[in-house]
Amino acid sequence: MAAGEIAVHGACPHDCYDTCSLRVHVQDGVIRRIEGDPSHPLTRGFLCYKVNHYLERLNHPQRLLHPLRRRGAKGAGEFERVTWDEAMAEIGERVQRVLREHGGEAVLPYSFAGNMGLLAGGALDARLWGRIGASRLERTICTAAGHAALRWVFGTVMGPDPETIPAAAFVLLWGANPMATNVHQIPLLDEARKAGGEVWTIDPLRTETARRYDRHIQPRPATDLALALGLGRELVATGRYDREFAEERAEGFRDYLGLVEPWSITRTAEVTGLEPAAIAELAERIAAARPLLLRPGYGVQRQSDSAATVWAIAALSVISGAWRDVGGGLLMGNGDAFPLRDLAPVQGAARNVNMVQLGDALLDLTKPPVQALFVYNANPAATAPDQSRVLAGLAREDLLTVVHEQMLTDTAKYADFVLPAAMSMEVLDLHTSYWHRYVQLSLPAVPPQGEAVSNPEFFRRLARAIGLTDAELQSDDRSLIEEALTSGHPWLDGITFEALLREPVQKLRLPAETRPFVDLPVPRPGGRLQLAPPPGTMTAQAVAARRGRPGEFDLLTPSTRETIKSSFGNLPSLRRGHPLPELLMAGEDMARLGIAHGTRVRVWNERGEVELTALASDVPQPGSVVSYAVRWNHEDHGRNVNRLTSQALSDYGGGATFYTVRVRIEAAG
Ligand SMILES: Nc1nc2c(c(=O)[nH]1)N[C@H]1C(S)=C(S)[C@@H](COP(=O)(O)OP(=O)(O)OC[C@H]3O[C@@H](n4cnc5c(=O)[nH]c(N)nc54)[C@H](O)[C@@H]3O)O[C@H]1N2
Ligand SMILES: Nc1nc2c(c(=O)[nH]1)N[C@H]1C(S)=C(S)[C@@H](COP(=O)(O)OP(=O)(O)OC[C@H]3O[C@@H](n4cnc5c(=O)[nH]c(N)nc54)[C@H](O)[C@@H]3O)O[C@H]1N2
Ligand code: SF4
Ligand SMILES: [Mo]
Repeated sequence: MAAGEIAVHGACPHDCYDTCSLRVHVQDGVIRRIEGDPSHPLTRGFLCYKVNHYLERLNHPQRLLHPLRRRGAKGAGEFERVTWDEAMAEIGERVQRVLREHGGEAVLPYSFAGNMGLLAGGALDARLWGRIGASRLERTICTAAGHAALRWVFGTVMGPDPETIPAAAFVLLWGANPMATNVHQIPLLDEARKAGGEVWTIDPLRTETARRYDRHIQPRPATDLALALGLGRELVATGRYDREFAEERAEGFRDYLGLVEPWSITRTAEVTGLEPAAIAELAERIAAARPLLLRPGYGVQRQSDSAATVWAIAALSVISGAWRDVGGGLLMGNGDAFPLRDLAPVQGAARNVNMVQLGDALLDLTKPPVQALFVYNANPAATAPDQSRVLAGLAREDLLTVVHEQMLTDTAKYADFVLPAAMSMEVLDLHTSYWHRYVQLSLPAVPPQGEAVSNPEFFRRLARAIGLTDAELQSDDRSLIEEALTSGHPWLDGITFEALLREPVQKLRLPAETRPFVDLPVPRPGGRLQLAPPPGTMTAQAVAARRGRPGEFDLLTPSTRETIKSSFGNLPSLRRGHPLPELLMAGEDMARLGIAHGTRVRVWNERGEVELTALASDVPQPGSVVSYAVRWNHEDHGRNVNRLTSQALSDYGGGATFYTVRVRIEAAG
């Protein structure tokens, strides 16, 4: 370390499985370097491509440092600088008027996981919205369908400890692309292979992950339900399943048998486009290899029948008895493993608004209509589906929109007031993870730049501006963290604020070898797992072979290495290789449509259209196209691929259906 430099512990706040430990190096009050902290056993001192460029984000010329008030038309991004006092006085007065004239439900908070800290997203904000009876946002845009299915089958979202992955003899990555989205899983998978294990990938795209490992099973998009049912039938029909697990530890096995019955290998092959031999070989591995780890990613649950799909994959983990082995089972997430005290228990009744349907909510809701929208930790103008409707809603002159942000995003451009948010390295917070089982304290390395404030500080100011003086809306950061840690649950034993100050990375007191649903009880009524499908799923339509009309393509818009959804999208160094948004296409599809590599194409459907640069690629299979999610709208005529995606919900759990999209394509004139 250079002279006078100190290293402060941080946790990466971004929406990512890994929640890395950071070492933030400060000299003369300025952050000089951000590195991985080697003391974290899973994140191991290295960072990803994006966060290796973090100083560029921290000190970005477009970073918001002062409150702004709109001057031009909504969306134009013309603002004037105001003081915090002016901004909050005006916002407070307008919110009070909305509450008087329309009631609390006319206020809609919209936030997601832009910062996953406890204080950033689940504390004073939730208390304030509860206190005024605001509409309740159903936070469904990412994992809702998959998590609802897991809670249906297991009663919780919890899987094996990722530290046991190296013990697995067979890992099935199913709609997951960890080379881009979960880079700290890669060394664990590599270790499993070094010890003789195999890693297979099921993905309609030939991703970096699919290329890296042993076998790539490449079904048509959104046919995984058929595949999982076909695999289940094969295990049952050949008697290679775990009878005790399926019949005694679970209920619903009879229903399951009836549903898999029609899925012969021949029919499964027809629907998925896979070779029958490949399906049989996969079934063989699932039957025989132990420990068996099913590792579905969130990419498998962004279709219309997502919950049924995740149920059918979860059922494979049950009937195979994969949970019996340390290193086996099913790992989608570990988010429910953290027994923190809820800082804002739900009180009273208020209407729910599904965030996937923000466009409809802003345009169509009545009794009352949405009159005030507060956006933080999210950028829906770029990331929410059916973008034309979202932007039409945001453009409403009678809507008060307040955006608390670090950057002048597409959403911020529509705001009446933009308020500057601090970066995570500038504030205190507590972090868990949706993948591993570590609790971390993230300490402020420097004060916030400019007039930026943390999320909890913003909500303290907002509560006062609305005239609410309740003490619980003014709690300080440290007491909130202390309170969250007082659930009394044994897995948090000894994890106190003081202990975290001394040792900021602490593992839940739950040994990695403890097998969920075997050593731990099943947290469902009756204590058994559930093999019957979630209510309302598995309709005839869900399991029919869904094919597009001639001339239509399946559009997939998954994650990319360079950004986290729209976050990092404004970093020049990450954008250099991709100046314009792209569409990856199979060479034979391009030849058929007369489209040349590197030329612009028009991509459209009934909801909207975008222009993209077509690139010949072996990532998609013929009939599918790919555009990575997501680019900033205002670098491309105010639109991105979410012009094409839909507000339709998944079969159960109210999840998003970003990857059930059909489009047409032609050379741009
Ligand atoms: N670098 C980077 N990291 C990220 C993110 C990012 O944008 N960039 N995003 C973060 C967020 S918000 C999330 S939710 C996670 C998501 O990370 P993952 O769980 O990995 O999920 P996705 O990236 O949505 O999709 C993973 C894979 O699913 C595939 N897929 C799409 N449709 C289907 C299908 O029908 N069947 C199957 N079998 N596979 C399908 C896609 O081709 C893709 O390769 O990653 C987080 N980490
Ligand atoms: N087409 C398509 N669209 C998708 C997806 C897809 O696969 N395809 N994936 C969907 C998924 S999985 C997800 S999770 C969503 C994510 O969508 P969003 O939740 O909108 O996520 P981001 O685009 O990362 O935007 C997060 C914003 O939070 C801001 N932020 C970061 N830290 C803080 C903070 O401390 N305080 C405040 N106030 N703001 C902060 C960042 O600057 C950033 O602008 O996108 C969805 N959209
Ligand atoms: S984005 Fe993910 S991999 Fe990258 S530093 Fe943050 S937590 Fe780690
Ligand atoms: Mo997500």
